[in-house]
Amino acid sequence: MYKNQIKAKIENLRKEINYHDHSYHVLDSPEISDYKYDTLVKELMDLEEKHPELITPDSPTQRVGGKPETKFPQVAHTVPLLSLDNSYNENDLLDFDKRIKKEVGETVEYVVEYKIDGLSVALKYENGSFVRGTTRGDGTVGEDITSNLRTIKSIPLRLQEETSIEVRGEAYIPKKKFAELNRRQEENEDTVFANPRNAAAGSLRQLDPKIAASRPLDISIFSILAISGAAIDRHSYALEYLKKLGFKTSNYEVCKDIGEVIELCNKWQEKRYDLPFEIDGLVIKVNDLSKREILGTRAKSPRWAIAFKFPAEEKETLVKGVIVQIGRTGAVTPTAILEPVTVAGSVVSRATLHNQDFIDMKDIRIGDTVVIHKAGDVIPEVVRVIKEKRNGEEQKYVLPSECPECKEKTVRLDGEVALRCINIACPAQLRRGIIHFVSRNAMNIDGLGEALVTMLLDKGFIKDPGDIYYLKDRREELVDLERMGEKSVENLLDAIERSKKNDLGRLVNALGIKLVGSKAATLVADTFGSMDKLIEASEEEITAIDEIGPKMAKSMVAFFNDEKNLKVIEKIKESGVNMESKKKSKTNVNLKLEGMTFVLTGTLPNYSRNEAKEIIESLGGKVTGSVSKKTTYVLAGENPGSKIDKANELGVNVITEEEFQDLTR
Ligand code: 0OX
Repeated sequence: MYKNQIKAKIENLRKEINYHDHSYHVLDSPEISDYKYDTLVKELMDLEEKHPELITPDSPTQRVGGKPETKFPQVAHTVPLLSLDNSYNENDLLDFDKRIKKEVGETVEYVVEYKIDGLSVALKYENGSFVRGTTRGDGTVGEDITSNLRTIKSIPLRLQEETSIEVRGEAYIPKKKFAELNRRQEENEDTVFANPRNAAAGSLRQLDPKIAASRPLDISIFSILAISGAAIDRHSYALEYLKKLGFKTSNYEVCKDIGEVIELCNKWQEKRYDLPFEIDGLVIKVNDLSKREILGTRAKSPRWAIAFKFPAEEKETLVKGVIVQIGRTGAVTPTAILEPVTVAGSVVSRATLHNQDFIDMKDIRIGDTVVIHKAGDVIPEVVRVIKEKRNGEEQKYVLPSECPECKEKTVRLDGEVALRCINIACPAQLRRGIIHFVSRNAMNIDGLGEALVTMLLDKGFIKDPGDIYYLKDRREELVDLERMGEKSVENLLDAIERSKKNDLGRLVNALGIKLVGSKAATLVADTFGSMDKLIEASEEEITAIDEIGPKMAKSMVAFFNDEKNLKVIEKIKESGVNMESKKKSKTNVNLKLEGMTFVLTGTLPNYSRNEAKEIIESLGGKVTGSVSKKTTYVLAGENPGSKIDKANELGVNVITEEEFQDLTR
């Protein structure tokens, strides 16, 4: 055979194999037997072996590359890979529709796709050949995982047209294949994956492409990121074009209005378990691309699309009892003690019951079997009671009419759902208030943890937050306290002294004014510039600040009108604590955790989850419910859940509370 004939033979074989790959892996309708297919591949391999100079990277024999990688190079995306804003119910969708219509007029067509729970990737083709595949990463920079992506048979190595295009899709492992994979892994005493998403992400992060090749990975392509030459004006046409090029594309439906979208959301919420792959919701996208142009994007997500997230996983368990806790503002919060059960990746043994109305409305009784879920994937909550499982021995629960700490009567204030202990001197409230006062994003007094606060309160060293600044006058008595000593007292007093220099925003936050969090506290402090001016500010002056609403302003004015509060502030001022704002804008705030994402798991010895979350957010970081490749740190306390396995699987750093304290110091 002449060289040209060999070349043509090779080319024909490649075309034939590509055709059958497409039929089998993309269309799911094979036309030839496995034997016939293997014969074609063998023939091509033999020819390529004899003529290695004719091997091209897009040959079907080149799916599994040679050497394992040493690491995945970072790649800056030319087009940012945006993320999605979330919606959870019909109202959110109607709001989304309203926002869209306001910008682009009344007629808006939507495309609805599955939101596949896998790993988001970008694939780049030059003149029809696959040249590079990357992870989404943070949307701006991802990792080059070309050699692993090449192993996915539903990714064409050569397109039907010699076009240059970059596309985006979700790599995933189908549910059944996932079960088989885990069975295999177990047999080989290898890692068993928590869910298909982890398995897909873990497989694509293996340095040896042979491992990825052995995993049943699949892909669904859902958008064109960049294309040269083609004029496409609708997303649905783009999906059709992608299909024509040989991609396995996302299933989609075109809806003429939001009503149709809502119908689909309701339908798939029920039917999602019937699909061969896991979806965590649907994605709703404006179909008309010129309308998308008008709508534009926010920093990280487009205005023309939204994810409809299905409710979190639900599990049944038993309510063994109810306990109450008194919050910083005196709210009496009931918590259900549950028979431990794993929900969405971690063991849940408590669920908030919010207030008496919640308990009554859901008719939750001790001894009931209940359905629980995690709201926003984080907070365990009772969804409903399974009344059919009652045996008559269940007990109704009524919140205590007396505060369990100070025994004063609890009250329900006008317009509030919460029952409160309004005794300003209630030790429980005072204790939580002081703990908040010294916490990291308030006055940030190191070494003054919950246990020491409790001891100082019990022994009468402090009666209000102002007393903290006079502890230095009782140094000797402190040294004599159990578990204290010279060194720790010195450290504590140093930390207290240091906190005097804090900016005003921290102090305003530390005061624990109802409804006023650290962001609002910083804002008012920086706007008014000094405590004196803030104390004199009227409701109108406060609401004039962007982002401060009337309720918050009212709460601030009420706080600063209370003589007892002013006395405490005066005491703090006289000790030499800074009462001025040093910054006039938010820009100087210490945002050392900016861009970092944390996942919390287990019980932290020194912080509640909320406190840890507040610290992270005050330093510019984010807290999410589940571990992903984007997670910077998993903060693990005692009895951590399966999030640790997930972190290890994905190579995410797991840190202890101590390491967290170092990080946030
Ligand atoms: C999915 C999926 C994710 C991406 C940025 C703007 C629209 N997981 O299946 N994202 C998108 O589109 C987003 N579509 C999908 N089908």
